[in-house]
Amino acid sequence: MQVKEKILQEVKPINCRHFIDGNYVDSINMKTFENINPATEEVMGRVAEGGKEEVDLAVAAAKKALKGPWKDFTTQERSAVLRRIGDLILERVEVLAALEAMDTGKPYQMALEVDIPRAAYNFHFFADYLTSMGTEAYQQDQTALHYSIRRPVGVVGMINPWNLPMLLLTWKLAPCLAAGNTAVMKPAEWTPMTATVLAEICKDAGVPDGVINLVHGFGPDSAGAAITEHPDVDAVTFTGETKTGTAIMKAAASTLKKLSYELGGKNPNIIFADSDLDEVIDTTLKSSFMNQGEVCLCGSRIYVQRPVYEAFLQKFVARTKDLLVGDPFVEGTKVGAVISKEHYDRVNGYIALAKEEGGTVLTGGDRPEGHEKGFYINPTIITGLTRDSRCVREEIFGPVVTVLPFDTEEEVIEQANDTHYGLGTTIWTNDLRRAHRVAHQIEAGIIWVNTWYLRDLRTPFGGMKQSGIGREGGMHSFEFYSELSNITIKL
Ligand code: NAD
Ligand code: 6OD
Repeated sequence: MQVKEKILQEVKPINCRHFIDGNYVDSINMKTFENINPATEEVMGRVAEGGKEEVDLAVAAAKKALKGPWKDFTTQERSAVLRRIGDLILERVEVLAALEAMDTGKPYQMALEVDIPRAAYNFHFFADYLTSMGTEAYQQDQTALHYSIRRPVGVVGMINPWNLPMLLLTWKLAPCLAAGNTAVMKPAEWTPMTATVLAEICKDAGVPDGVINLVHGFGPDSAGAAITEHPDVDAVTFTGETKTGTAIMKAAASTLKKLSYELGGKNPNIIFADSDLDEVIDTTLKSSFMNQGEVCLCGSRIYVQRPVYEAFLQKFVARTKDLLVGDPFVEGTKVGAVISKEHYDRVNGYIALAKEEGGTVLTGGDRPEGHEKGFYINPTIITGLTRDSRCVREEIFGPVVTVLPFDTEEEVIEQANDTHYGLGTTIWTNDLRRAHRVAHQIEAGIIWVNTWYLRDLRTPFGGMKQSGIGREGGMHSFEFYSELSNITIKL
């Protein structure tokens, strides 16, 4: 086993402080909490614990900055700042990837190849997008000319999850800055490190003081709640669990904030008998177990058409057993540790429940050998459950999939849609008409045919039903991060 020693010698975990009005600061009461490495269970550092007071300071700074030099940045200047942020992220890609792997437990290689480059691309994409934007205009005969202008929404609160911390934070921050807003960000309490470094990167790239602010802390009754309740926060963009979305909506109601939600999912992966099984399995390994299954888009409900059900299972189980599970910094690791002890217990609770519900664990359901420490769970494949079992219906958000056979197209569409979630779906078929026909009937915001997690940042991204509100990506991000005013000139 080859360990990436060099990177571990060069990059040490950091203590995390808030970033308010251009400076790193402690909490007013100096309170901190532990930052635990999920792969070792060791305390690697301390994090400033923010609350209402720190959020008040951050929001005041963000509100002041709306009227500062930032508002006079030309489109080209804003675009250049975004581009520089992306460049600086890439210059520090190895450091950021190492910190992300230490915080989350994900394989370092994944952070290096996916999370951090995509974070940089979020800025590069919106830097370009910004410069090509036009406006709506309508000529009403000889009577009037109508045109619309876009303005920033104001102070945007950003509440983030722990699974793809930097990728998802920058997916919000880049369009937020592109549209001229200011931001108060709260990373998840489990994953504070890359956001802390990002604050410095933004400053180095020329973002004026107060435009971006970062407050660490917890959600309920803490920093998260303070953002959602603050009267001077104009909009909140939230990515996380559906039930947290409900709490935030209630809190934000009294000040009627604009909300954007990317929430949970229980995504079907539908495999028709006419598909190319080897291709299906290569991608299904990723859609099931990438990032320890802690991706909102993971296809955790796998439906396989009966003629290929046994063949699929045989190959899928064999390939899953070959995945290297363990230390995120070992060469070739494909599955790291899940985020926390609490989450480890929760995922294992679902595996135990599956057995009680009559399921058969074909592989996984245990820890990898030789790992006494760390929140590791072997990739787990479960069969024999009915569509009503909780493991088939509830989001587990770990390296656990259920596999069910189906016979007809109608039956699988009905089962796929039988959920209050509606985030993503993958359909595998080589029948062109069927691909379109099924895709049109699936209730999800993101539908992939013969692929998974293939992204183009211009496309609308988000969920329907209880998986989200609104869409982000390209113009859809600008719809959220800007306000339109229509101007009518009587001719
Ligand atoms: P979570 O909802 O527990 O926490 C997300 C964030 O919300 C954290 O920063 C947390 O501190 C904060 N928070 C919690 N309660 C709050 C409250 N009452 N008020 C304000 N803030 C509060 O989610 P998580 O466990 O970090 O992430 C996993 C979940 O996120 C899964 O359900 C997953 O599907 C979902 N997710 C969805 C997407 C998507 O794009 N749809 C992307 C990533 C994750
Ligand atoms: O790729 C993206 O833009 C995105 N928002 C991914 C979300 C993944 C959820 O875990």
